[in-house]
Amino acid sequence: MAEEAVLGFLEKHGEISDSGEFASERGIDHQELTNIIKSLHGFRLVDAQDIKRERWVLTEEGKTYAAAGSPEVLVFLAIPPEGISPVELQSKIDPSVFKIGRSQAIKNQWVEMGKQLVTRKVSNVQDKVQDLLIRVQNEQGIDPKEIDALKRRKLIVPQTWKGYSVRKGPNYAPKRKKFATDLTRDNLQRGDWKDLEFKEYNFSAKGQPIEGGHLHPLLKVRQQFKMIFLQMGFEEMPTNNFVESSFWNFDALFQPQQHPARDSHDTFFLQVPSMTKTLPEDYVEKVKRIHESGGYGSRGHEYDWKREEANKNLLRTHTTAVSSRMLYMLAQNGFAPKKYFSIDRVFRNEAVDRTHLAEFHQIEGLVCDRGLTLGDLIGVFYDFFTRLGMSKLKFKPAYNPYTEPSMEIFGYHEGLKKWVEIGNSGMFRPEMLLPMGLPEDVRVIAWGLSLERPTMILYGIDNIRDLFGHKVDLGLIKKNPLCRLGIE
Ligand code: FB9
Repeated sequence: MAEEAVLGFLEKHGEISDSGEFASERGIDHQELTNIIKSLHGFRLVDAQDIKRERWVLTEEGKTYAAAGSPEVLVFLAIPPEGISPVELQSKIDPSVFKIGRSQAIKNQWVEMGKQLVTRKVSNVQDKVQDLLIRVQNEQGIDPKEIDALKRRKLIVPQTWKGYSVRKGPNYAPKRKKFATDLTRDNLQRGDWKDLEFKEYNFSAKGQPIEGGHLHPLLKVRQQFKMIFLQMGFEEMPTNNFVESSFWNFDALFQPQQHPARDSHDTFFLQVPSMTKTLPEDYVEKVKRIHESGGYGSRGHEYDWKREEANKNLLRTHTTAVSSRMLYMLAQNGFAPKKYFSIDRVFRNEAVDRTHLAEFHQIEGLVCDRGLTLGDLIGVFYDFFTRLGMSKLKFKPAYNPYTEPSMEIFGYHEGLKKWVEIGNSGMFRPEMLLPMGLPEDVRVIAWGLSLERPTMILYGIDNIRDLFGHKVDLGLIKKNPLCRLGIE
């Protein structure tokens, strides 16, 4: 083995003058030998001194000329004694070889390049370039002027070779001792502790990196949104139920039972337990009535509303299901103006793509007070989104089954230098609010957005699978930067 070879050689000869020669004489890889020499030097078994040698090595082009001959000679040899037309000559040789060879052969005054005929100006030539390259390859000396000529044609480049001369070190031994790193129970029982030599402590060694916990980017951004809502005086809604009844998720929001969003192609319905058990019966009656025949000036949806449809359990498709529960309770426990928010997972049975999964985190805010107008809603948006760094907003009329009017919100993102859709919003319909028992002049303005979209933008992630799901790279979790939003 290479280590024994080094230590054994030093025992007999005292010195290895050149690690390169030592390696090539024994067929040892020089890189492997230098690693061993560095390790023996580290333990002071040997004393290694650097050796540096500058030498010339052939470039890929140089190797080609050394093997096949220089282009100028190849061009010369392709010209028959009687001469040849330029076109025919060019067809006989590789274009890159021809281009270089022709100009060099003219420079050497070996050929006459006539328009009709190319002829030789000498009877024969010697391929000095090839001879010189072979001498460099064999590490035979050549004239410095010749070196410059080959260097100019980029046929050779300088290479620094690093090796070692090696002598015995202060801790030299013909065989490296195994230093013990621990005193074990076996050592004590066997009694061989007496012969052990212990490795010195390396107090400057770095400790093992301590792995702490790491927050996922979504949780960092969620925390920032939470701070924004709290700074604006909003209270968080209890969203700790992924399973919801169709009643609270759809019917209470005046969303008709035949609406496509209530189809199993868009919604995850539960098989077990498939039906909810308890609903506030007097409220259910009012909801049934508003769907079937309207009320409070509304025509309703004019269809036969079915209780068993409302009883179906599902994975909530929006956190607005929680908002409807909260507004109902507010009406039942004595109305007072409120500002609520929620940030939690919602589930939709939709086609997934680069930016959409079957679930996402919805952020929702609502303000409930007497006499609120769309202007109040727009004012809240400016306050909220300015804290996100977007103070230029645009609004586009939209439709939601449970809000009228509704608006899509767009914000100009200074970083992306473009307008970005940043959410949806509206005023909850009277057909939703009045059956709950809220006073007639109470209005509720609400808006929603996702947590994933801003997080992907803030962290420069363009595929949602890199952010959420089983393919997430833990490195992203461990080393993603701080998120700072909502700073005045
Ligand atoms: O988040 C969205 N975009 C967004 C938000 C913030 C943001 O911040 C900047 C970096 C600083 C950037 C972008 N959107 C809503 C808009 C689009 O991404 C959209 O394509 C995807 N939408 C989701 C719906 O996907 C099925 C985002 C999600 C969404 C849409 C609407 C609501 C909630 C989430 C709602 C609502 C609502 C309406 C009325 C009343 C109550 C709630």
